[in-house]
Amino acid sequence: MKFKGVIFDLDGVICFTDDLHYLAWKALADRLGIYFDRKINDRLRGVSRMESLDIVLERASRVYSAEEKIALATEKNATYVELLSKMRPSDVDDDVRRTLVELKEAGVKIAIGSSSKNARIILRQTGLEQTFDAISDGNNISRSKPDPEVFLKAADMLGLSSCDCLVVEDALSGIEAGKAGGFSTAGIGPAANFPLTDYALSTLSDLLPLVFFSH
Ligand code: B16
Ligand code: MG
Repeated sequence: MKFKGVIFDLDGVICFTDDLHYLAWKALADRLGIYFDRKINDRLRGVSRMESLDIVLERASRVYSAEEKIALATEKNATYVELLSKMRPSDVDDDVRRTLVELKEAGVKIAIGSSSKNARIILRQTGLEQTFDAISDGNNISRSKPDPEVFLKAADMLGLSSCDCLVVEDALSGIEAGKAGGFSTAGIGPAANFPLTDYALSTLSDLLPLVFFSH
């Protein structure tokens, strides 16, 4: 076995909440009279909530105080959590489920390493809450990706060192975080072709031979 553990980013790897983030940020931006579109939303991928708000406010006509920003982030999150309540187990692809089952059956430890403070809600809605051996998310870190903290904590929860784990990511900040922590990285979607990405995946199950066989 080449890797004893696999640490998965959540949004953009296990499931897709980009559209729900978009709708929630768009509702906030519309209320504030700030232009926001899907291209700007793409810049929020893998970025923390407060850093995302700063990007949304780049086009604002005035400066917002720290207190106002906390209130705006809370407002966006309330809309987002409401939208998450509509997520269902069918929102997770069969290929993703099969990949997780095969890893577990082979004795490979699996963890979540997500920036999201809503990771557990998403896992519950999609029926994956009991699937992972460890969940490291936005609630147990003090530094966001590209800092490696979220992945180092996940590896620690699994009882593994970073050189024994593969990090799977869809965002540049996540690939950078993985490399900074000493992990091998697999990129899917936009992250498949980043220079720091060790392995490009076109679908999640492409990681199975990487994990099971030495190269
Ligand atoms: P929340 P990941 C990230 O999740 C999302 O990609 C990013 O768009 C979001 O801003 C961030 O979580 C924080 O999410 O507002 O729910 O705490 O890709 O690291 O699983
Ligand atoms: Mg992601």
